[in-house]
Amino acid sequence: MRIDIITVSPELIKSPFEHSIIKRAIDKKLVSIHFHNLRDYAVNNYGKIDDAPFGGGAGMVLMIEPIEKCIGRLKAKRGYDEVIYMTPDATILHQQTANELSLKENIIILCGHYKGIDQRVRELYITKEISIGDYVLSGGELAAAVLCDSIIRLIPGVLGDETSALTDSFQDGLLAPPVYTRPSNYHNHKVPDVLLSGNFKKIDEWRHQKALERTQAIRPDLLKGN
Ligand code: 6GU
Repeated sequence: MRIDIITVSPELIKSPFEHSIIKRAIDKKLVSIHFHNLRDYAVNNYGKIDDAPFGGGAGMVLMIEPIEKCIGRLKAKRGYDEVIYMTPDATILHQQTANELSLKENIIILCGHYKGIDQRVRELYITKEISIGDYVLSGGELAAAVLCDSIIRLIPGVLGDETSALTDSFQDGLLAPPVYTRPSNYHNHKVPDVLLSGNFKKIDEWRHQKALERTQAIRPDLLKGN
């Protein structure tokens, strides 16, 4: 998979890709990430990429021309399955979206900034708009990093234990059950006996029960569809 990220702050978004699971996925060539600084596509020699909104109002709006040039250069080299715009005024990222995107070959992610981008970019070039929640971030970069992490960990071969993504919270529509490790008794705080029993049928039943209880207590909205 190849992900091209268009941003006005490449430095802000690079570091999440330099560690842990995501870094290993890149090292193993299961995914490649390419950063594009929108300023390299500025409309003048002063690096102009934004302007005041027509009709007045606060903040600056990213102009269509630099974005069009950048996307155009990428599309001239290869086909893209999706051109995604990160913005709070969009539908919210869910596991199902991450699952679907993890199957794509090439995607572009455009990070929003300032007061937004010229609406014509959204109409002409964007195929999918994603928010990561009902709160406002200063820009789309952190949201794009979240989206990429959620996608990349699902690519086959990225996680060592092939089953571990399947037991994540949300993959079965439930929150994950509690987990414990050694010691089995820590200052008299004990691990539930069933987990030490070696009876895997009982353990599975216990985990499912705990997942249900946790979901009911913390996120009852997740159970509504079931
Ligand atoms: Cl994708 N961008 C910004 N700027 N804020 C957000 C967001 C995205 N998702 C939630 N808040």
